[in-house]
Amino acid sequence: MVTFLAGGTGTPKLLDGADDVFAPAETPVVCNTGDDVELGGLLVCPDVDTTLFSEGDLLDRETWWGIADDTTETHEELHALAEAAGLETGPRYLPDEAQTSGRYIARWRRFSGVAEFMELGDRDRAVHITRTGLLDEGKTLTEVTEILCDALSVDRPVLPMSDDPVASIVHTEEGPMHFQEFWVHHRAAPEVESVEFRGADDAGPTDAVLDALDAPVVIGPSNPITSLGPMLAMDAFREALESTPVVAVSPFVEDRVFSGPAGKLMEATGYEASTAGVAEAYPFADAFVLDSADGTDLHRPVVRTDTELGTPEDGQRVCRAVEEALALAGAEVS
Ligand code: FO1
Repeated sequence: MVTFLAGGTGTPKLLDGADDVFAPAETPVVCNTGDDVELGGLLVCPDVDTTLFSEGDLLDRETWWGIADDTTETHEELHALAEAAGLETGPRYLPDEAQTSGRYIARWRRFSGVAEFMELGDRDRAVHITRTGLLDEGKTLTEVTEILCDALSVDRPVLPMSDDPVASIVHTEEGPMHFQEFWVHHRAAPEVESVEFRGADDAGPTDAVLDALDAPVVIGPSNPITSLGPMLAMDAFREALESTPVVAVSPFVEDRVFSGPAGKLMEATGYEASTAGVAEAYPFADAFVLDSADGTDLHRPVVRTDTELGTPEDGQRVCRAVEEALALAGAEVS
């Protein structure tokens, strides 16, 4: 068994087309839930869903979120209604008291559905309604995700990092805001002062995650701050990584990032925005996969390949390099 850690797109892209290298049933994916929001009463789990939809062959591979060819009728109607009512559009974060008085798992990331600020497709929304309904019936997020795996014919175990709430809050020059407000609404433009993983001190990885972390671990080319940060903010999670072989794929080529706000968030949290900064953020990593054009000297074992991802051929090539790096990290991969 080998366990993969996933944020948004890095790990799903890495595993896309790599079933020959890492058999799905033997390679669980632990997903970040710091990005999750409750929107209009529905729990939306973007990183869990990108993995679910990718593995279930439903994913919109243009955006790497949502379902391919989905319609957006409900989303459009929400905007038409808000406009007709003269209501302000944009994220509508619920009042402070509402942030802790509703569903436990949705703490500190509860937004009104008026003029829905994130686009939810109609089929995508059916997943959120089912997930939220099952949570309200008393199931945990882990149990619900297993049910969704079955429903979407996903063979790879998909594990939310925790059944406790952890909310990624970005502190900016414009004030604190949830990561989705920073990313989707502000397009990561505001200056970042710090990043907080609210709830992490009282949150823990699930038993299923702790079991999965007994195996060698692969960190895909994810954002070390908002994708991995919520996991690493839980003591038991970090400790588990310290006692198992870990391979990380850098999301940078030296100081050039492939996509997303990783560079800006790293600088704001005291890391260099580069492969060297990633290595500093992952002191527990035993080996790295770097791009062939990345000459960073890490003083830890490195395997180099073309790390650009986007096609199944890319995923397969980088997964072969990950396999080599696992051996250098001392992993016994059965
Ligand atoms: N990203 C956007 O840029 N705009 C959106 O409207 C948007 C909606 C959305 C809905 C469901 C979902 O699962 C993901 C969605 N994303 C959207 C992606 C998401 O914001 C991020 O890319 C991830 O959270 C980063 O990992």
